[in-house]
Amino acid sequence: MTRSIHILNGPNLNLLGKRQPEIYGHDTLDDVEALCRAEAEGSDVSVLLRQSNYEGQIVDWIHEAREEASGIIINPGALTHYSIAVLDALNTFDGPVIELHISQVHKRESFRHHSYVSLRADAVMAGFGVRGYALATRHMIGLITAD
Ligand code: CA2
Repeated sequence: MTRSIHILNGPNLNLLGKRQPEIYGHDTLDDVEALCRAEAEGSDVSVLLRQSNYEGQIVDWIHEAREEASGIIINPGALTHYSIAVLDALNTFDGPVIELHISQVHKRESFRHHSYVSLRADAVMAGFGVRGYALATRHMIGLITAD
């Protein structure tokens, strides 16, 4: 049975590789998608990567993942720090959830130290750069193909 991982990205992450490379690196979201697909190659797992600047769209995609995905990897962007709506949506998802941040948020401003999403996440990654997406994909494949 083919299983699917949905990789959801929140506000401003469309600018990845185009601004602030000193924080977020030079790779674009397309590069990230290629990294994750390469990680899933040879497994019976498909990868879907999406990005939106709108909170409601992220909530809708989490609802969609309820029907279609075995696991969610989410970089909620700034929504991490204030969106109870994203947390509530993730709480309706039954599979594993990995929260991912490209930067090491705990080294940055104090408002980035709190995450609503961490109240639901089964694992949290921060500071691995875009390589974190590949590592998270590998870990997620292990989780959803374990049984
Ligand atoms: O480190 C991360 O991945 C963050 O989730 C990124 C968010 C930030 O609000 C979180 O605190 C940590 C911001 C995303 C902005 O993405 C950009 C990427 C490239 C250039 C400009 C913005």
